[in-house]
Amino acid sequence: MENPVRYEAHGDIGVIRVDNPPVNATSHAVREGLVACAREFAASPQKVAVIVGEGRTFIAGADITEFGKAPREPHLPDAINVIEALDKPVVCVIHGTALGGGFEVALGSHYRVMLRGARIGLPEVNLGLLPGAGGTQRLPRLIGIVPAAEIFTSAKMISAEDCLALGIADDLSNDDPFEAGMAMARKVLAEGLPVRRVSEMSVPPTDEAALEALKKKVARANRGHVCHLKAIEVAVEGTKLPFTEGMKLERAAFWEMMQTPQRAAMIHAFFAERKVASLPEIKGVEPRDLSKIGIIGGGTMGGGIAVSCLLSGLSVTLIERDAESVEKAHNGIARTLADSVKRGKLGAEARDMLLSERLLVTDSYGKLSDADLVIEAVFESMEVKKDVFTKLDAVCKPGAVLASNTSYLDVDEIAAMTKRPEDVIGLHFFSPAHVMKLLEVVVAAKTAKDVVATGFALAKKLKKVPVRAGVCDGFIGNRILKTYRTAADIMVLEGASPFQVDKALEEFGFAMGPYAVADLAGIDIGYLTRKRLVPTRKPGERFGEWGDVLYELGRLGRKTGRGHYIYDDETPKGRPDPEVEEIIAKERRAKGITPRDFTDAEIVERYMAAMINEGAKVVGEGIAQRPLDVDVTKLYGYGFPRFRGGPMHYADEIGLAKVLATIEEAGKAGDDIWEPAPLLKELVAGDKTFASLN
Ligand code: T1G
Repeated sequence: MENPVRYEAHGDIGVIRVDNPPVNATSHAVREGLVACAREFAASPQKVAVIVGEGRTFIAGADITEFGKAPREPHLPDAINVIEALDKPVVCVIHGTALGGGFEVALGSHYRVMLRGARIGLPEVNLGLLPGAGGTQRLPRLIGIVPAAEIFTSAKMISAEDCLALGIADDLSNDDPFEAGMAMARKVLAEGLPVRRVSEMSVPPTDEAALEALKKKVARANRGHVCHLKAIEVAVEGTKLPFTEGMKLERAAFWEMMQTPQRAAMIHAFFAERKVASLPEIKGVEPRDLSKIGIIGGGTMGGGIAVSCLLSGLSVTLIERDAESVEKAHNGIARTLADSVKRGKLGAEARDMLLSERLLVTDSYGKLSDADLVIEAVFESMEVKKDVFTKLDAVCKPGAVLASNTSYLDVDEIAAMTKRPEDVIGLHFFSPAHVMKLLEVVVAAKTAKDVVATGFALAKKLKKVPVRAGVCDGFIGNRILKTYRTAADIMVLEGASPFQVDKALEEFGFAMGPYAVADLAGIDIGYLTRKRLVPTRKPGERFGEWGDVLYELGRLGRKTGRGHYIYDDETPKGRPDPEVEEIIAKERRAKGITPRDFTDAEIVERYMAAMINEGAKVVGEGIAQRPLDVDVTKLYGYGFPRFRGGPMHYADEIGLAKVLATIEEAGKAGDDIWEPAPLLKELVAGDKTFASLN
């Protein structure tokens, strides 16, 4: 491979070009190149150097693909120290995104110019790490500990304008990167600006109260993660020491984080969310046009999908039953957009334009005649959906993609209602649809390849994370949900408290336990699901029915102020309702069950084993392409803790043999859900991992 870092002489200015597509990551070759070019500059007659990145961005960080492998010298902090130690000025030009090690290279330079639109960030915590090349030691010296800690614990990207205001950037430019760098270098020369090493700067005074407040906020926002508070600790303790000592502290902490399972899990998630969209079946397949979107139904899902499309530059025609529903749907969308304006995510003028020029809400199906893609988001009933698809088949133009937002139902059966099943696909959004990133792209038996490609193209346009799913009841996400929810219900029937189950899973890392989620989604949803499943239930099949009692008592969860928890002024976030324990005890007695105690560990072990087992069945049957597709589905649609990497990654971490043992032990009670997945047994027998299938 050609050397990814090149040195060029331009009169008195030496230019160090970093050219390592796609994002100039500081691979071993780049680190070697940076050191070699710095040394070439030092020995050269050039008086000032410019570090510039080729392509769409400056250095976007260390090369993540090298993590977990044996580290090779020069390490990045050492390469940056070579640059900073130069006794002739070094200018760094930032375009695109200077992230992690890339921003640390900039901090090791003596002057920084940013192109307008460029951003910096220290997102290492998103990988279970902390800045490991000076970020925790140089940035506090430049802007203070608290502002620095806000940057490396939030992983937020900071704009060029804010960087200028903070003193991170010395100047902004509208030129291209090379010209911006040359102009800054000429300024340094003309004004005789000296070498200016950040490592030699002293740390501005720290507002201790603000620091304590930040630690509390970070701990609350990143429950279960180990790297965020570690990064603050290293910055605080390290900057009390001479720079080189502080760097040793940072390095030790960096390697400590590198060994954690959280780091492996979060890097797995980083690459998995990028891999889900790379599908062989759509490689080189041109998607169909995608500018005019039709939506059937203006309820919570239809309205959310409409907002997601409008905010992504698409025009929307939304169909509702009658004039009253048309108005209600329009107002719902207007309210959501107004909320985006209030939160500064959207300008008021832009909002007005979307409502007046891009959105049409009507009760006339005829308005869909030129739609490129139509998404049906009506009530979850096969009969209603079949009626809608019959109408769509009649009014939509040839080549229009007809999609259903069903979350469970058989897309093949829906497609069969049309004369163009090859144009039918499932696009399963998650509520709230303008917020949730996951999109299950459900490929039916006859769905054409370019329709699949169009589903993935829509996901990219809406900035969603798409996962390809096959057709079965509940596809990937909801099918697996049904199983681990049943496992939880059976543990409750056997004696666990639903509140203990929730607490144990929240400590494991879930934002909410299954019963708090049931209250949020609505007890009526669970009730309708149980009713829908009655015809398919086997005799003697165990499942929890106390939800039906709550339903009949009108306790539908948060929306009625009572479900499993009581939600009132005293406890807006909910407190356990002792009556629920009584209702469950009554069900146990009726079913002749003598309750027993469960430990939190056993609850987590069983819950996860059920999720992993069903995940393995879903992969084994080809409903999900790879185990990583299950992981991404659970991470982006079901609040699975990112620092665990997803259920299949977690299974590999704890060992598949152990998971299988838990399943076989739980299976002694005879519940179908504990039938071990053939794929899991196969992998255990072959001493293989789920990762080997990714
Ligand atoms: N290393 C290796 N590959 C990377 C990479 C990286 N840092 N960043 C991106 N890629 C690959 C990615 O997998 C994809 O590959 C392609 O580039 C395009 O990426 C010492 C330890 C820069 C904002 O965390 O956030 O520095 O799928 O699809 O949407 O302190 O990539 O095409 O084969 O995401 O335009 C810190 C991670 C590292 C930044 C561009 N840096 N990257 O987004 O493209 S840790 C990060 C991103 C560190 C030091 C520490 C984004 C992006 P493929 P993409 P994009």
